[in-house]
Amino acid sequence: MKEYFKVGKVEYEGAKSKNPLAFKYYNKEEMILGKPMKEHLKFAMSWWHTLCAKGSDQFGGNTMERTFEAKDPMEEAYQKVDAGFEFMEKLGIEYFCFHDRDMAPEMPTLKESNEALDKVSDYVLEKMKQTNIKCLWGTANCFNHKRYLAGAGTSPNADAFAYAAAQIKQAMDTTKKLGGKNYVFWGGREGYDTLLNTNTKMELDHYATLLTIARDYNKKSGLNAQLLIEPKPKEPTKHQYDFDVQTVLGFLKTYGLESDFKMNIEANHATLAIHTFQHELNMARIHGVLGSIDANQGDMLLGWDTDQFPTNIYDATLAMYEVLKNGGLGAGGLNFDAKVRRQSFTDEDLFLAYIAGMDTFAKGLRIAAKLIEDQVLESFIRERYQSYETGIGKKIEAKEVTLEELSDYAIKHDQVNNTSGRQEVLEMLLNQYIFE
Ligand code: XLS
Ligand code: CA
Ligand code: CA
Repeated sequence: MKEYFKVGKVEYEGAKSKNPLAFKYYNKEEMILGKPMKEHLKFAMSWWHTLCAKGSDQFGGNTMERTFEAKDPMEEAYQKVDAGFEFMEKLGIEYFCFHDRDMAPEMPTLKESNEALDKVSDYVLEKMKQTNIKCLWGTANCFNHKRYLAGAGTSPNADAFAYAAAQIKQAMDTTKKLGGKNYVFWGGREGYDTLLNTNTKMELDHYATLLTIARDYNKKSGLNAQLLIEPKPKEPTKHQYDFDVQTVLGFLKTYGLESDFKMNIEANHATLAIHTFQHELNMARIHGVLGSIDANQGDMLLGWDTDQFPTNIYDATLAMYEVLKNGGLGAGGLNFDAKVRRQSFTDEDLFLAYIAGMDTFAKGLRIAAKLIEDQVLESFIRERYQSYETGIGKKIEAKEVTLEELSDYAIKHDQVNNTSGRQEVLEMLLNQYIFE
């Protein structure tokens, strides 16, 4: 069998190791809070960024060799399967995520595209049987092709809507074949650029219809995956309908879909919405819809979706804190929806990027576990809300109050004494845990 990457198997060597091609913090069998690290951190390879992205941007073409020396798109697709499995095995990554169109090419007709995906995914299945590698989630790319220039489920063109439905059906069938436990809907071009040409009510209704029939097919087809919506506030359209967790929750409630969908939270999308990654994870968690994570990061000085590998330990710690508070991610995992920079064009760069991301989350998990064990934030927060444990607070908490009653109470207790929020000391404490 041909070897695609001239990098050997990556092993754990510990924090003191100077070997860049080794894990310093990710020790997959090590037990953290009673569970091996690899179960807390179900890392996944993104098929698109890892095997398809070639470093191009708006100003220049490819900088990377990722065609795997193939003569035609189908041969290329098969080679990507071999290369992808080699890559995951060398890094000890046990999951992958895919779009229909990055696993197999788009052909001249939809029927042929479906057949191409059937063939390549058969081969993926074969490779899965030979290894311990599983599918975390599948999705359909309903945003690249020009038929989707005005969206898919929200397109003014009913034929584009139907085409998207067909692609979703096929992608769901493929996810079922590959045993995927999740299926993702990222809104792609589901949004708009100007109200001068847009019927927003109709578009939102249609989008809900598409999600409703996909939900029905999830049951009917026996896929029974956890369905995930991935919020993103902008890019490609100016106004994306799935802006952030709370917007999506409102949308799902409006259309009676709130018990059918959870969320896939991406760090870079959170920051594009002017939220922290932790905010989005927290909102999803407290509403019981934290399903899975796209682990990446944006560049705070660039206003777009740069999809960089996550190396920010502060964010990773607070992300893993939310995950642990959630009791884990259940069927979900941590997908590296991240790409190496245009200038990082070697094979080795791809390995180094994954190692950096995996180690950052592994270290984040270790710190978050310690924080929770010591109840650092919990005990402070509990104390901060103490006024709701007795007296009038207890009644408010139990929803046993009226405006009149509270008015009488406040007239008698109109000197409100606050206590310090102590943000700085908490940040200092958090740093101490990170530095240790
Ligand atoms: C794009 C999204 C996309 C989804 C899957 O910004 O992150 O890659 O994760 O379609
Ligand atoms: Ca994503
Ligand atoms: Ca992104």
